[in-house]
Amino acid sequence: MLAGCTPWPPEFADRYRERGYWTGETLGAFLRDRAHRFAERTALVDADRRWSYAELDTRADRTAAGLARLGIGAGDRVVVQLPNVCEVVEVAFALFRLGALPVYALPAHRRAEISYLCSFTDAAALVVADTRAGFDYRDMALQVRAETGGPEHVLVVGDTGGRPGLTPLERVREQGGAGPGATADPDPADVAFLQLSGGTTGLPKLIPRTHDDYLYSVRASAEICALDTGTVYLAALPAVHNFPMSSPGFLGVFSAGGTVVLAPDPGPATCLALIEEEAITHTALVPPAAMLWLDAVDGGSQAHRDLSSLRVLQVGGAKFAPEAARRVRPVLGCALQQVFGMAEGLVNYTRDDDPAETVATTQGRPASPDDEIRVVDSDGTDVPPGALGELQTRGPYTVRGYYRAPEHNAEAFTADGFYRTGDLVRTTPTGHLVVEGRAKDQINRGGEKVAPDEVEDHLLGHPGVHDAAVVAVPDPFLGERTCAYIVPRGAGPARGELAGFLRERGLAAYKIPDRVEAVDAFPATGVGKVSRRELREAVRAAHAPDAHAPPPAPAAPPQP
Ligand code: OOB
Repeated sequence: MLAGCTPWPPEFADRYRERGYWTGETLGAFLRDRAHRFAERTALVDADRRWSYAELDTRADRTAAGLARLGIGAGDRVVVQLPNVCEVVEVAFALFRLGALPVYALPAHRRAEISYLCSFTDAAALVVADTRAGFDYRDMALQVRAETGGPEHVLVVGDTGGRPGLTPLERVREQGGAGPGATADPDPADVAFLQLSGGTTGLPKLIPRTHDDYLYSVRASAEICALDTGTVYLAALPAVHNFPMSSPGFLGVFSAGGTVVLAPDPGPATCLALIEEEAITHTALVPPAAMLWLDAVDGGSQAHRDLSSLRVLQVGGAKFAPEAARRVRPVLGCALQQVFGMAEGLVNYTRDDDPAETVATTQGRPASPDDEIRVVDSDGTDVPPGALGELQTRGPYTVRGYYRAPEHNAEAFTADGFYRTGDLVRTTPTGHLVVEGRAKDQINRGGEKVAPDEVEDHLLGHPGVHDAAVVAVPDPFLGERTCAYIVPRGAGPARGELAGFLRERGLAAYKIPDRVEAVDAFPATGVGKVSRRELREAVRAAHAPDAHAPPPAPAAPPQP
């Protein structure tokens, strides 16, 4: 297994194989098999292209061969930061075939996150788009390389704009020639890619997912969602996130021979038009985006849309309020499925035969019969059935450790291998989970996860900030927004200035505090040197959000 990763103990691996969960198929072989079975069916659609399964397969081969010519091979890490274009899928499968590992970055990430990912993983290459929504990824990539001294190759999907040091992906593919080219034969039990965690302490952690475990979660999810060759799935969220990738996501659709349509953004104007044009049957959203869709259709600007093809709207990534959940069928005319998942593994779904109230009020139940669930108190003791506690889990597709993070792993996983999710849940008698809150230090901004530590570290870099504590404040639209309490040095910076400062440091926009409040001092938090965590709790208690909080802006829906 890739160095820096924690394998499942052999007795668990044996059990998962015996029960048929881990089948020994690699992601590269998975696509090859689908290309044989569904050759001329449409696999992938974006704004400009429609690729059949056969075409996607051939492109993945050529790109793999071209990447091999650049010297990229088994075990190499490649940071992939692409929007929802067909190449995001092509590049991933090319890398899988080489046994090289995609490290998935979100399109919203900026220089700070990308530099970190490239250096932390010693990436051999970085793959970016040219420009999107007014942002130039090429310039960012070159800055990353200047700052970190790597990665060796920067590949651009689209136009390099003539900048030296950038390689167009198209040329890599052309140089891969026409043959099946260079493909390795990776071990299906080994790591296929690294997925980003939302993060709690400091910098984001990387989650190593194996071919075996990931394909099992994909198959199980596709089965629960009853996908088939008639499925037309709209990837509205960024395709590199675990939800639209595997729950059941585009991989689940490929496993069933359906069609994936990539949306450039999750907004109702874009997506509801695509539902009509492409006869979409399934899609997945975070709660704020779902709320915008409901309002747009319910007497809003998209009321005229014909959504009759839509069968299932999945909502997950953050808690979906029951009142909004109950509007889905009457307004959109389709079924709701709640999805409570995590990039570390465990995914829960409400099922199509669950009573309507179960679908509206729970976050589903585990995908696998071998997902082990524990709900514990702060001492780690099981709480009585139905009581609130922290969710711990282990199973055939939940990782046993983060990549290169032994110290963090000792905290995030129990001695017997359960992942401490940090989510506060209760179980219902039917085994469904209800997410009631969170024990972890993370802010869930409408599905986008923010680690307070990471933002505080950046804030402390400002000369006018003596100390900082970033906390969540409740918000009717996003569920939570971020508020930075700062103890200023002198007059202290205004929010606008701080926001500019953080952007300048290359921090993703969704991590920039929505509010900044200056205080004279932080409340005392017990004795001695205070931990950031204690400080945040004290700040939260002393400055509970009040009626003066600004009303939420009708922002663009966030993308996890
Ligand atoms: C998904 O994955 P991540 O890794 O971005 O975030 C996981 C965390 C969970 O631990 C939980 O705190 C929160 O996001 N969460 C939910 C939720 N779904 C995720 N909280 C309440 N209700 C829900 N339905 O967010 C993710 C991965 C795969 C599928 C769906 C979501």
